[in-house]
Amino acid sequence: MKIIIFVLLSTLMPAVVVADWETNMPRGVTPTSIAAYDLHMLIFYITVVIGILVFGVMLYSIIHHRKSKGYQAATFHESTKVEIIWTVIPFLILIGMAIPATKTLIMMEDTRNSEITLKVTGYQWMWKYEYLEDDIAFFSKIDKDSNKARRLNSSIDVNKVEHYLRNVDNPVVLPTNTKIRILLTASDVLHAWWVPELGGKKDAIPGYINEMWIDIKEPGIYRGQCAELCGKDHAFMPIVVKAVPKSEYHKWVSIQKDNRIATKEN
Ligand SMILES: [Cu+2]
Repeated sequence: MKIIIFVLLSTLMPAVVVADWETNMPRGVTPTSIAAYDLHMLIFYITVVIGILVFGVMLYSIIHHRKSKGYQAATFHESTKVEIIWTVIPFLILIGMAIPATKTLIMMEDTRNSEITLKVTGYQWMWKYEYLEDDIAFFSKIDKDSNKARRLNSSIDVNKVEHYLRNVDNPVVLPTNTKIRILLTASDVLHAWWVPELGGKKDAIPGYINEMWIDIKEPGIYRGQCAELCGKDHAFMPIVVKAVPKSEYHKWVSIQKDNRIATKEN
């Protein structure tokens, strides 16, 4: 049956749509995103088992013990035994779920022993990144092509714009295999910094500093966006993280520092 539905759907939809048909959250490339994904799957499977058991018993009873077959309904009421069972079993299930969930949350909040601190500030409608140890700071805005195409009556086909609305002028460059502490705040209204593959989604709140950490295990480009409705251009402040090996990152840092000295001298 499932196969028939899939074949039917795939003939109706263009091939691209089927290829992009991702129903689950990404597993991501950081210890926190992987832990969140694994926890999510564990809880999902527990609920699947509970669902199958509960609906299985229900369906079996409805079909095999129906009135038309001559079955009489049970007459017990206020059974202490049954009440204890249906209290204790869910209680144990919840405790069993709470233990791995608490462990994961504690791990996600532990920003100790980080090597780099990146301060992220949300603005209407862009991000500012500050590398606190290296004294590097810059703004990151939506890229020119997306910005032009998004205008009303721009007559530009957005399907032809590469990474439409998901590209920026200055990506955040970060090293792989490094524990990075991220401090989040905002200068005007609430924003939220969210890159799904790096895990976590934290609010950037004016006058308040939120904390999270990442440790990117695979080099690559990771895209995200503001995840807190922050005004008319909320949809137009994407995030791009470029994760590179440590040696390449140090080169990038020294180039930024040289540029800074050069601009100061001029
Ligand atoms: Cu925002």
